[in-house]
Amino acid sequence: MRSEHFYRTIEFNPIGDSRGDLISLEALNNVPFEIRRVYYIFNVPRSIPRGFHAHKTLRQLFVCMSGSCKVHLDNGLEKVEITLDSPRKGLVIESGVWRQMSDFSSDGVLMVLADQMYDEADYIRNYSEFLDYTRLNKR
Ligand code: T46
Repeated sequence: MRSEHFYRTIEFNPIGDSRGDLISLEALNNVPFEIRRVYYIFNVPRSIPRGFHAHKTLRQLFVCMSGSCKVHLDNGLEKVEITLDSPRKGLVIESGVWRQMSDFSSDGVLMVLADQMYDEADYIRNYSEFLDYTRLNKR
């Protein structure tokens, strides 16, 4: 596991045999929160990025189940780009992080586990507001 303060990547250990591999995701075990919601993003044209927002409180785990995509993260001070290209790799994103997803392969399926139900009030969709928010929260 590699740790950063606003994100971390996790390498999941598959249970494999001659029939193939299986990965189990368990709340408060290899998923560091209670899972309240699961959604997945697919059929994304390679040239079309998504995201461009931060969450005030939401924590999430991304897994690219098929194909690949890039995830760009920004906590207002540091920016990082992570390629997700394996169902063995998880990306935990803490709250207060601006994100963008891009470069989806044609078979790209990004699954997201979230610790809260969908709530538009938790989104910050304006970058200037995001920077003000991070300053107020003393990142
Ligand atoms: C995130 C990235 C990775 C719902 O009705 N329920 C849901 O659970 C979600 C996630 C979205 N929606 C609606 C809201 C919009 O009308 O689906 C539409 C597309 O959502 P959005 O434009 O926010 O999609 P992305 O790909 O920009 O962002 C999504 C998540 O919203 C966000 O939390 O971190 O995926």
